[in-house]
Amino acid sequence: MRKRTVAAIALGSNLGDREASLRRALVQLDREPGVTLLRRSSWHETRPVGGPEGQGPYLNGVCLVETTHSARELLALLHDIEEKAGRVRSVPNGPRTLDLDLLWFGDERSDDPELRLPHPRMEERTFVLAPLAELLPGHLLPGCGRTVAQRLAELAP
Ligand code: PH2
Ligand code: MG
Ligand code: MG
Repeated sequence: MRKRTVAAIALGSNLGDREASLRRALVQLDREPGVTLLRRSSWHETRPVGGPEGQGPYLNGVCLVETTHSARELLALLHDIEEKAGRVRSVPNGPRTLDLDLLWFGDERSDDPELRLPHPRMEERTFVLAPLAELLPGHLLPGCGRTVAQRLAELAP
């Protein structure tokens, strides 16, 4: 039997029917053999960070899955789901129908530029930490030695 791993995924959309894209992504994840959706946060409307001026607000969320896939297999699945949602990669941080980012994959660490684990910028991103705090407020962020809730409180204006 293949090992089961719990992974966290950040979801975002700021183009088209944002909620429909996020919901569809969760259905597609859960439908994949070897991937089970465990929990998801509510959707948070957030201001775009970085990227071109004038893009619309994001809808962001986080989900937890259990999977028998490897981290690479899960990443390939996330890319596949993004592509099916009609994602076009034009400008960096530009508007997108769907963005799925792997936040962590069990306790796996990776410095590969294509797949950095745990995600190196999650502790800077309120749009990731706020939904994550609904699911795992006490989770320790490896990059900064604080829990999700502590880090979120630090970043609050
Ligand atoms: N994703 C980005 C860049 N900026 N801003 C918000 N509010 N939400 C995002 O998901 C987001 C962003 C790069 O992936
Ligand atoms: Mg992203
Ligand atoms: Mg991404």
